[in-house]
Amino acid sequence: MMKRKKNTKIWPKKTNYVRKTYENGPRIIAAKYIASAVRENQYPEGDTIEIAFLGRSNVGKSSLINSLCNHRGLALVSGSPGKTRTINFFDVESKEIISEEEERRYHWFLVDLPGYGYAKTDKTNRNMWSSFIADYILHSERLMLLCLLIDGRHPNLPIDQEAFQWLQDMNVPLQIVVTKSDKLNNKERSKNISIIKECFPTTNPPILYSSLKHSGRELLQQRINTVLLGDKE
Ligand SMILES: Nc1nc2c(ncn2[C@@H]2O[C@H](COP(=O)(O)OP(=O)(O)OP(=O)(O)O)[C@@H](O)[C@H]2O)c(=O)[nH]1
Ligand SMILES: [Mg+2]
Repeated sequence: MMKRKKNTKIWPKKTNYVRKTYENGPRIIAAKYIASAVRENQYPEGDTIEIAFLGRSNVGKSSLINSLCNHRGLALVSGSPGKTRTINFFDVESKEIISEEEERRYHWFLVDLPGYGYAKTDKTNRNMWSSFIADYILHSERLMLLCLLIDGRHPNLPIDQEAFQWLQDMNVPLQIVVTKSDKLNNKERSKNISIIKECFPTTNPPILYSSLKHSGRELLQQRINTVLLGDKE
Protein backbone atom coordinates (compact mmCIF):
# COMPACT_ATOMS: atom_id res chain seq x y z
CA MET A 1 0.00 0.00 0.00
CA MET A 2 1.27 3.44 -0.88
CA LYS A 3 2.10 5.53 2.14
CA ARG A 4 0.49 8.89 2.35
CA LYS A 5 3.05 11.57 1.84
CA LYS A 6 3.67 13.45 5.02
CA ASN A 7 2.81 17.08 4.79
CA THR A 8 6.16 18.74 5.02
CA LYS A 9 4.98 22.27 4.54
CA ILE A 10 6.14 24.48 7.36
CA TRP A 11 3.57 27.04 8.30
CA PRO A 12 4.90 30.45 9.18
CA LYS A 13 5.08 31.09 12.88
CA LYS A 14 2.34 33.25 14.32
CA THR A 15 3.60 36.78 14.60
CA ASN A 16 2.22 39.51 16.79
CA TYR A 17 1.76 42.24 14.27
CA VAL A 18 2.38 45.67 15.71
CA ARG A 19 0.31 48.50 14.29
CA LYS A 20 3.34 50.71 13.87
CA THR A 21 1.58 53.84 12.70
CA TYR A 22 -0.50 54.04 15.84
CA GLU A 23 2.17 52.82 18.23
CA ASN A 24 4.83 55.18 16.93
CA GLY A 25 2.67 57.96 15.61
CA PRO A 26 1.49 60.75 17.85
CA ARG A 27 -1.18 59.80 20.32
CA ILE A 28 -2.89 61.28 23.30
CA ILE A 29 -1.71 59.67 26.51
CA ALA A 30 -3.47 61.82 29.11
CA ALA A 31 -6.41 64.18 29.24
CA LYS A 32 -8.16 65.85 32.12
CA TYR A 33 -10.86 68.46 32.52
CA ILE A 34 -9.56 71.75 33.86
CA ALA A 35 -12.10 74.54 33.45
CA SER A 36 -15.42 75.75 32.08
CA ALA A 37 -15.96 79.28 30.85
CA VAL A 38 -18.51 81.60 29.34
CA ARG A 39 -16.38 84.76 29.66
CA GLU A 40 -12.82 85.65 28.73
CA ASN A 41 -11.71 86.13 32.35
CA GLN A 42 -12.66 82.49 33.00
CA TYR A 43 -10.32 81.06 30.33
CA PRO A 44 -7.28 79.26 31.78
CA GLU A 45 -4.15 81.40 31.98
CA GLY A 46 -0.84 80.77 30.23
CA ASP A 47 0.25 80.31 26.66
CA THR A 48 -0.62 76.67 26.04
CA ILE A 49 -1.70 75.96 22.45
CA GLU A 50 -5.42 75.37 22.00
CA ILE A 51 -7.26 73.17 19.53
CA ALA A 52 -11.02 73.64 19.53
CA PHE A 53 -13.94 71.45 18.48
CA LEU A 54 -17.14 72.93 17.18
CA GLY A 55 -20.27 71.62 15.50
CA ARG A 56 -24.02 71.54 15.38
CA SER A 57 -25.64 70.25 18.52
CA ASN A 58 -25.79 66.44 18.52
CA VAL A 59 -23.15 66.15 15.76
CA GLY A 60 -21.18 63.77 18.00
CA LYS A 61 -18.63 66.18 19.42
CA SER A 62 -18.43 64.84 22.96
CA SER A 63 -18.23 61.26 21.65
CA LEU A 64 -15.40 62.26 19.31
CA ILE A 65 -13.47 63.98 22.11
CA ASN A 66 -13.81 60.88 24.29
CA SER A 67 -12.69 58.63 21.43
CA LEU A 68 -9.80 60.87 20.43
CA CYS A 69 -8.51 61.00 24.01
CA ASN A 70 -9.33 57.34 24.62
CA HIS A 71 -11.15 58.44 27.75
CA ARG A 72 -14.74 57.37 27.99
CA GLY A 73 -16.17 59.77 30.52
CA LEU A 74 -14.15 62.85 29.62
CA ALA A 75 -16.83 64.83 27.79
CA LEU A 76 -20.51 64.28 28.50
CA VAL A 77 -22.32 62.26 25.82
CA SER A 78 -26.06 62.55 25.56
CA GLY A 79 -28.99 61.33 23.54
CA SER A 80 -30.70 64.69 23.89
CA PRO A 81 -29.04 67.60 22.12
CA GLY A 82 -27.78 70.76 23.76
CA LYS A 83 -25.89 69.12 26.62
CA THR A 84 -22.64 71.08 26.36
CA ARG A 85 -23.50 74.66 27.28
CA THR A 86 -20.16 76.08 28.35
CA ILE A 87 -16.70 76.25 26.81
CA ASN A 88 -14.86 73.34 28.41
CA PHE A 89 -11.07 73.18 28.56
CA PHE A 90 -9.17 69.90 28.82
CA ASP A 91 -5.49 69.59 29.56
CA VAL A 92 -4.02 67.09 27.08
CA GLU A 93 -0.65 65.40 26.68
CA SER A 94 0.39 63.79 23.39
CA LYS A 95 3.35 61.51 22.90
CA GLU A 96 5.24 60.68 19.73
CA ILE A 97 7.95 58.06 19.46
CA ILE A 98 10.74 59.34 17.24
CA SER A 99 13.18 56.43 17.62
CA GLU A 100 14.00 53.75 20.18
CA GLU A 101 15.80 56.35 22.26
CA GLU A 102 13.77 59.44 21.58
CA GLU A 103 10.20 60.43 22.24
CA ARG A 104 8.49 63.79 22.13
CA ARG A 105 5.72 64.99 24.40
CA TYR A 106 3.36 67.84 23.63
CA HIS A 107 1.12 69.65 26.02
CA TRP A 108 -2.02 71.40 24.75
CA PHE A 109 -5.57 72.38 25.61
CA LEU A 110 -8.51 70.76 23.92
CA VAL A 111 -11.42 73.19 23.83
CA ASP A 112 -14.94 71.81 23.64
CA LEU A 113 -17.27 74.53 22.34
CA PRO A 114 -21.05 74.37 22.81
CA GLY A 115 -23.05 73.00 19.91
CA TYR A 116 -24.90 75.50 17.75
CA GLY A 117 -28.31 75.35 16.15
CA TYR A 118 -30.31 74.02 19.02
CA ALA A 119 -33.18 75.96 20.56
CA LYS A 120 -35.69 73.76 22.30
CA THR A 121 -36.40 75.72 25.44
CA ASP A 122 -35.63 79.29 24.48
CA LYS A 123 -33.63 81.39 22.09
CA THR A 124 -30.56 81.82 24.28
CA ASN A 125 -29.00 78.58 23.12
CA ARG A 126 -29.36 79.54 19.47
CA ASN A 127 -27.86 82.94 20.19
CA MET A 128 -24.86 81.42 21.95
CA TRP A 129 -23.16 81.05 18.58
CA SER A 130 -23.02 84.80 18.17
CA SER A 131 -22.07 85.61 21.75
CA PHE A 132 -19.55 83.64 23.74
CA ILE A 133 -18.53 81.09 21.09
CA ALA A 134 -17.67 83.97 18.77
CA ASP A 135 -15.96 85.81 21.64
CA TYR A 136 -13.73 82.84 22.29
CA ILE A 137 -12.87 82.27 18.63
CA LEU A 138 -12.10 85.93 18.07
CA HIS A 139 -10.17 86.56 21.29
CA SER A 140 -8.15 83.43 21.92
CA GLU A 141 -4.66 84.06 20.60
CA ARG A 142 -3.69 80.51 21.46
CA LEU A 143 -6.25 78.90 19.17
CA MET A 144 -4.20 77.15 16.47
CA LEU A 145 -6.81 74.91 14.87
CA LEU A 146 -10.56 74.61 14.93
CA CYS A 147 -12.05 71.25 14.04
CA LEU A 148 -15.47 71.84 12.52
CA LEU A 149 -17.57 68.71 12.84
CA ILE A 150 -20.05 67.83 10.11
CA ASP A 151 -22.49 64.94 10.48
CA GLY A 152 -21.71 62.51 7.64
CA ARG A 153 -25.43 61.89 7.09
CA HIS A 154 -26.20 65.59 6.62
CA PRO A 155 -23.43 66.91 4.38
CA ASN A 156 -24.82 70.32 3.53
CA LEU A 157 -26.97 71.84 6.25
CA PRO A 158 -27.49 75.60 5.92
CA ILE A 159 -26.53 76.10 9.59
CA ASP A 160 -23.16 74.36 9.02
CA GLN A 161 -22.59 76.44 5.89
CA GLU A 162 -23.28 79.58 7.91
CA ALA A 163 -20.79 78.53 10.58
CA PHE A 164 -18.18 77.64 7.95
CA GLN A 165 -18.60 80.95 6.15
CA TRP A 166 -18.23 82.93 9.34
CA LEU A 167 -15.11 80.99 10.37
CA GLN A 168 -13.59 81.49 6.93
CA ASP A 169 -14.33 85.21 7.06
CA MET A 170 -12.58 85.36 10.43
CA ASN A 171 -9.57 83.49 9.01
CA VAL A 172 -9.77 80.67 11.54
CA PRO A 173 -7.50 77.71 10.64
CA LEU A 174 -9.95 74.89 9.96
CA GLN A 175 -10.07 71.13 9.82
CA ILE A 176 -13.33 69.52 8.73
CA VAL A 177 -14.11 66.30 10.60
CA VAL A 178 -16.95 64.16 9.29
CA THR A 179 -18.67 62.38 12.19
CA LYS A 180 -20.72 59.16 12.54
CA SER A 181 -19.11 57.65 9.44
CA ASP A 182 -20.12 54.17 10.62
CA LYS A 183 -23.73 55.09 9.90
CA LEU A 184 -23.01 55.39 6.17
CA ASN A 185 -22.63 52.64 3.60
CA ASN A 186 -19.82 52.89 1.04
CA LYS A 187 -21.97 54.56 -1.59
CA GLU A 188 -23.37 57.18 0.79
CA ARG A 189 -19.91 57.77 2.23
CA SER A 190 -18.24 58.64 -1.06
CA LYS A 191 -21.23 60.70 -2.21
CA ASN A 192 -21.42 62.71 1.01
CA ILE A 193 -17.66 63.19 1.18
CA SER A 194 -17.61 64.79 -2.24
CA ILE A 195 -20.52 67.08 -1.24
CA ILE A 196 -18.62 68.06 1.92
CA LYS A 197 -15.42 68.74 -0.05
CA GLU A 198 -17.36 70.98 -2.38
CA CYS A 199 -19.36 72.82 0.30
CA PHE A 200 -16.57 73.17 2.88
CA PRO A 201 -13.37 73.71 0.89
CA THR A 202 -10.26 73.72 3.10
CA THR A 203 -6.53 73.25 2.52
CA ASN A 204 -6.51 69.87 4.23
CA PRO A 205 -9.04 67.25 3.15
CA PRO A 206 -11.85 66.30 5.54
CA ILE A 207 -11.14 63.55 8.05
CA LEU A 208 -13.74 60.80 8.31
CA TYR A 209 -14.39 59.77 11.89
CA SER A 210 -16.40 57.17 13.74
CA SER A 211 -16.37 57.43 17.51
CA LEU A 212 -17.99 54.03 17.67
CA LYS A 213 -15.16 52.33 15.79
CA HIS A 214 -12.47 54.90 16.57
CA SER A 215 -11.70 55.13 12.88
CA GLY A 216 -10.03 58.36 11.82
CA ARG A 217 -8.36 58.69 15.21
CA GLU A 218 -4.81 58.24 13.97
CA LEU A 219 -5.31 60.71 11.14
CA LEU A 220 -6.78 63.34 13.41
CA GLN A 221 -4.03 62.87 15.98
CA GLN A 222 -1.45 63.28 13.23
CA ARG A 223 -3.17 66.43 11.99
CA ILE A 224 -3.20 67.88 15.51
CA ASN A 225 0.44 66.97 15.92
CA THR A 226 1.39 68.88 12.78
CA VAL A 227 -0.24 71.93 14.32
CA LEU A 228 1.51 71.40 17.66
CA LEU A 229 4.82 71.25 15.79
CA GLY A 230 4.12 74.76 14.58
CA ASP A 231 2.66 74.20 11.13
CA LYS A 232 -0.08 76.77 11.48
CA GLU A 233 -2.04 77.13 8.24
N1 LIG B 1 -23.15 55.42 15.51
C1 LIG B 1 -22.54 56.48 16.02
N2 LIG B 1 -23.19 57.25 16.92
C2 LIG B 1 -22.55 58.34 17.40
C3 LIG B 1 -21.23 58.68 17.00
N3 LIG B 1 -20.87 59.81 17.64
C4 LIG B 1 -21.92 60.16 18.42
N4 LIG B 1 -22.93 59.30 18.28
C5 LIG B 1 -24.25 59.36 18.98
O1 LIG B 1 -24.85 60.63 18.69
C6 LIG B 1 -25.49 61.17 19.86
C7 LIG B 1 -24.91 62.56 20.19
O2 LIG B 1 -23.57 62.39 20.56
P1 LIG B 1 -22.79 63.47 21.47
O3 LIG B 1 -21.35 63.06 21.44
O4 LIG B 1 -23.43 63.65 22.80
O5 LIG B 1 -23.01 64.77 20.58
P2 LIG B 1 -22.66 66.31 20.91
O6 LIG B 1 -22.33 66.94 19.60
O7 LIG B 1 -21.64 66.38 21.98
O8 LIG B 1 -24.08 66.82 21.43
P3 LIG B 1 -24.43 68.08 22.39
O9 LIG B 1 -23.30 68.29 23.36
O10 LIG B 1 -25.68 67.61 23.08
O11 LIG B 1 -24.67 69.22 21.49
C8 LIG B 1 -25.30 60.13 20.97
O12 LIG B 1 -26.43 59.33 21.03
C9 LIG B 1 -24.08 59.35 20.50
O13 LIG B 1 -24.06 58.03 20.99
C10 LIG B 1 -20.56 57.82 16.04
O14 LIG B 1 -19.41 58.02 15.61
N5 LIG B 1 -21.28 56.75 15.60
MG1 LIG C 1 -21.56 67.46 23.79
